[in-house]
Amino acid sequence: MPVAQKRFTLYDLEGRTRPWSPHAFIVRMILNYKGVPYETIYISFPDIRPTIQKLDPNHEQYTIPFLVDHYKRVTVVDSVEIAGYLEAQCPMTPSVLPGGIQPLCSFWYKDFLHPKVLVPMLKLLLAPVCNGVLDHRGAEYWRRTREKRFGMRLEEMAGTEERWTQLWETIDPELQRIGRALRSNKHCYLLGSTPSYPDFSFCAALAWAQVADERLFKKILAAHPAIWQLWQKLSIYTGGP
Ligand SMILES: N[C@@H](CCC(=O)N[C@@H](CS)C(=O)NCC(=O)O)C(=O)O
Repeated sequence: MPVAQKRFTLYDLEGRTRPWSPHAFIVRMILNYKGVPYETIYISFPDIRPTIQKLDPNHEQYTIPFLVDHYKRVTVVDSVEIAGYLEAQCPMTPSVLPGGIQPLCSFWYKDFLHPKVLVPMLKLLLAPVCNGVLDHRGAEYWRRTREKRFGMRLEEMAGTEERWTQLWETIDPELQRIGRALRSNKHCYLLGSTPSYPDFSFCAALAWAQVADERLFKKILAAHPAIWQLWQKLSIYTGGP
């Protein structure tokens, strides 16, 4: 590994377009919001497992994002865990887990955001990510693993207008729920008066759509005015090294 100039290194997914990964966008946005200096190393899908095994053989989850803290010589995997780690290590920065909401954020992600929003989005984005976003090795890995998981060619999943619309119609009611929740808070966040993990994780999904499929991105933004409003406030945090 090259000698790091910054305390933190974010491992993100390689692609023809960078950055693009929805889960890495969560951590990127949080690092940017907190103003924590970091650098990024982009790795291809097949390199995730060997890279984590080399950095810390005790880890058993092989996913992007993961964060290396060079001061503490610690590797943290999973966006909720990383958010919690940054809260503890960078206490002078704005909180994204106020009042100790980390356990609740695990529910939010596992029981709502992932199954209700990210999985249907994934079905719409299977082919666009493979054919338009990923690097060559990543695309080969993505096609092999995702075609096995879904039991069909990537292009079949949302390949007709009818299928596309059916999938969209499973996401739209969930977006309305998010929109209503945002609207019910005068600050237009899912919690409190400042953005927190739930807001960033939802906007990270929008950032993914923006890179992978303009049509889906525009439809999500147009689904509810409060979603548009949230994106206006938080999209400034999607960039970075
Ligand atoms: N709960 C995890 C999920 C991370 C995740 O699923 N990442 C995907 C990329 S967006 C991944 O690394 N997949 C590994 C693979 O498909 O082998 C988080 O929030 O960090």
